[in-house]
Amino acid sequence: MEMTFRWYGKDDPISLEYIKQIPGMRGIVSAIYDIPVGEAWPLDKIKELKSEIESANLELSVIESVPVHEDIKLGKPTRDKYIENYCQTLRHLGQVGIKVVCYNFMPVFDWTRSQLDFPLADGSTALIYDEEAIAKMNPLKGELSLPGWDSSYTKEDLAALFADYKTIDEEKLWENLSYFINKVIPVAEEADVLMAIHPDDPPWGIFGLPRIITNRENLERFIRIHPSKHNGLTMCSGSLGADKHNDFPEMLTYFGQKGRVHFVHARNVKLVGNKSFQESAHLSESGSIDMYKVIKALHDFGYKGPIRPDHGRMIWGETGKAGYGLYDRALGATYLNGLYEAINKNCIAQSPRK
Ligand code: DNO
Repeated sequence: MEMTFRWYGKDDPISLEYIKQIPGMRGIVSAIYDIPVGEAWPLDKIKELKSEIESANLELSVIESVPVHEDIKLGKPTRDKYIENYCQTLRHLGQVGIKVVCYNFMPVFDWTRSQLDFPLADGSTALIYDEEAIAKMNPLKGELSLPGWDSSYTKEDLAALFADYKTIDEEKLWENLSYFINKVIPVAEEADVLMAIHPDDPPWGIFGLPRIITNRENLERFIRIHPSKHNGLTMCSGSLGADKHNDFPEMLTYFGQKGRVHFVHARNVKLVGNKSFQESAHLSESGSIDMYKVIKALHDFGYKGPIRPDHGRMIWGETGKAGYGLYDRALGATYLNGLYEAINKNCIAQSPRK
């Protein structure tokens, strides 16, 4: 596996030089952030990003994300124009040698939490999702401030979007996703870019909007939309693992053996109720996910692709982008690399000599 780190570009308070100092760090996960959703990314901007990262002796391993315009998810007539722009971005990314693109198909909201600075017992803070708190929020009243979400929507835009989604149930969303996949994957194949859909986070419908990339059965349905290996998955332990019915290491093995896992997000979450969870340190004992089993699964199916420590807590007084500080994610990276080294050496020691 190739250890990578998410970097938000020039505005990220964490420099590439610092990221490079994390032991075993090889690659960067980034994106172009100043192009409106739906427009094609110009080739020179991608080249600029790539060379900036390479001059810090890191590789641009993954683009996360190339966002999907809402009209595509809604299946509006304008979707063809946006899909063509998406394909153009993929061609450009392929041209400069980008291997993996992560994206998601969640209506309106990306990852969602009820609080970004919940104090944990050890004095650190973490992101949490509390079912009751979310149930009380009304996005249409402007009560939301969510990370990772395009807050440039006005209240009116949002009301219009919600109205559009009234006719979109899960089946309709599947139809619109299939339409998108069937147009985009042939281009991804030609450009040799592996597409890796991110699971919905959390993996259930929120605010009355449907979500479908949520569990094993649906991931299976997803990969069947298009038989190409270019139609693959980002396996995110924190997203899928938030549902107690998902056995994440088992799912990882299953889809990994099928050659459909192209990117891994490693994050631990502590389940604290039916649909409530707290993000925790990466260590197995800190949360509900057995990180040893996760890395063992990757090792055993021979995963060679990128992995990144996902959200960290805020520790040691660090301030910054919630979930995306330096310290706890750096601890996560070294822990994951440590697990891998131990598993790998143990396996070599035990293999029969010829
Ligand atoms: C959260 C991330 C997500 C992810 C997108 C992928 O921290 O894992 O925001 O980037 O959902 O499109």
